[in-house]
Amino acid sequence: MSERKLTIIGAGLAGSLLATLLCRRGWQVDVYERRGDPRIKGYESGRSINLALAERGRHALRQAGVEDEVMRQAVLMRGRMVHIDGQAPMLQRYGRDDSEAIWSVHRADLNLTLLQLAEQAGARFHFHRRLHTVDFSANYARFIDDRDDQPVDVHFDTPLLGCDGAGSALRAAMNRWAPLGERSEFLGHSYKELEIPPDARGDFAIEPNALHIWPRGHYMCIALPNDEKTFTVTLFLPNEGDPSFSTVKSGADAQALFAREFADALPLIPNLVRDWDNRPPGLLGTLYLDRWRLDGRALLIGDAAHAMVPFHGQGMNCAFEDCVLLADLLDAADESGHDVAHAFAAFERQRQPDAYAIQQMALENYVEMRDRVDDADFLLQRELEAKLQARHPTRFVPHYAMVTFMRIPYSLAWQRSNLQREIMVTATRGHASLDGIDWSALDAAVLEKLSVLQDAP
Ligand code: FAD
Ligand code: 8R5
Repeated sequence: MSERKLTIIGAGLAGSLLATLLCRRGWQVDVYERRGDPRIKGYESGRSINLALAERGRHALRQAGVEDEVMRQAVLMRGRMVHIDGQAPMLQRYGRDDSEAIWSVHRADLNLTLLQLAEQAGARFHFHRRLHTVDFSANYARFIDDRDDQPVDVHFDTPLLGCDGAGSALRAAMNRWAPLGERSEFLGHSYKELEIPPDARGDFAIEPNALHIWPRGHYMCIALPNDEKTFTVTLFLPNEGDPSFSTVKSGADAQALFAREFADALPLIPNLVRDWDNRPPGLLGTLYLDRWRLDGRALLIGDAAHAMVPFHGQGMNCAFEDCVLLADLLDAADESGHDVAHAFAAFERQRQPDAYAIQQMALENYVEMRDRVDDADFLLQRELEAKLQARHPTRFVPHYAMVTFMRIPYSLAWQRSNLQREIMVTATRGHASLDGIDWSALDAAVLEKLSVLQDAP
């Protein structure tokens, strides 16, 4: 590589972390971001939106030296708190103990921390620069300053990295140059965000150290804690049918739905009607691309390359993992005398099967969360899963743990989860409890079908 220079489009979660990792390795990095500098006016939306951070994301933050700072403001979520009408909420632990948990973090705070880190590491930020179009023959990128709608043309002589999220403008520009084989699959469900404020004493209104789920079959509500003792509530609902976004239109309709279906949550959400009426529903879908790159000139990562539905809480975690892998591959290519195109190709080859796997597992987890968590079958399998893990800790690792607490490739987690599910379904067929289980046949199946599993170093 002649010059170690790159241009990043988008200073969101992936863009700002990637800028840090690359600057630390001696790359010269320019970052172009649509929004203004959040240190000047704060983030556009004042609402607290939180994200679940898991081991893959934490590992990436550790590589950037910022894990401790982020974790200081994170709220522990040790399991799912399942709310069924007429029953006391039930905690289903995510792991064996609190060392296996996920963490709720503020998107705006996290983004700010990462941005500052990148700047300290030497990245140059250009705010109010919304990528509009790219001329890959003349090496010009056109940006728009949304404050005055003025175009700004920038000549670039570096590869472009698309970290500009699900609606990526770089992706659109690359697609015009050479089709990427893009396909979006909408889920047919959307979501609305609401808020549970602190209670009268200023405390968390419900159990803080859990991810709350109100499963209702074809739809569900969830709530994640924020460190200022609020919860962000998300209602996921189909677009059609009943109830759906076509029958629940106004805030008043939503209030009636909550009174009927989420009676324990309704009194906790005082601004339900106002928030419902003021916020548009969010769309949900999966983005598939055959190609993520234009030779050595441009590469997409994070949501720009593989946006997914949110139900495994892995979008950010996966985007962060992308950043670490790409930084490693760029360095490896450089050290072995290869060019950026080589690193981009290696990234695409290695990462596409993993992105596809987590996209599929995220879709599958919606059904589990909304419909299966209170089902007798499912609870029996969870019990069996824990028993098998205790009997074969190096081979049988529960699905959720492989995705959330380990850093093995997502594609391997998916493959092993499918094998494990087969083993468990066969073993529990016709059983209402674990009493009559044939443990020796089960142990033999585990030894035969599952090799010893080692986590990434
Ligand atoms: P983003 O973080 O979206 O960053 C894109 C950046 O590019 C932004 O700064 C944007 O302003 C900028 N940009 C966009 N267009 C342009 C342009 N034309 N020119 C210049 N800049 C541009 N993931 C989890 O792991 N756990 C969770 O619990 C979780 N919860 C979520 C909750 C919500 C409500 C949503 C919407 C997503 C959630 N996700 C979660 C997914 C996660 O937010 C994304 O996967 C992650 O942000 C992807 O990072 P990114 O950098 O690719 O994109
Ligand atoms: N994203 C999450 C999980 C898995 C929880 C479990 C699920 C909201 C738009 Cl829906 C969802 C999870 O299996 O018990 N971990 O983290 C985050 C989730 O939704 C986020 C908050 C969300 C996009 C709206």
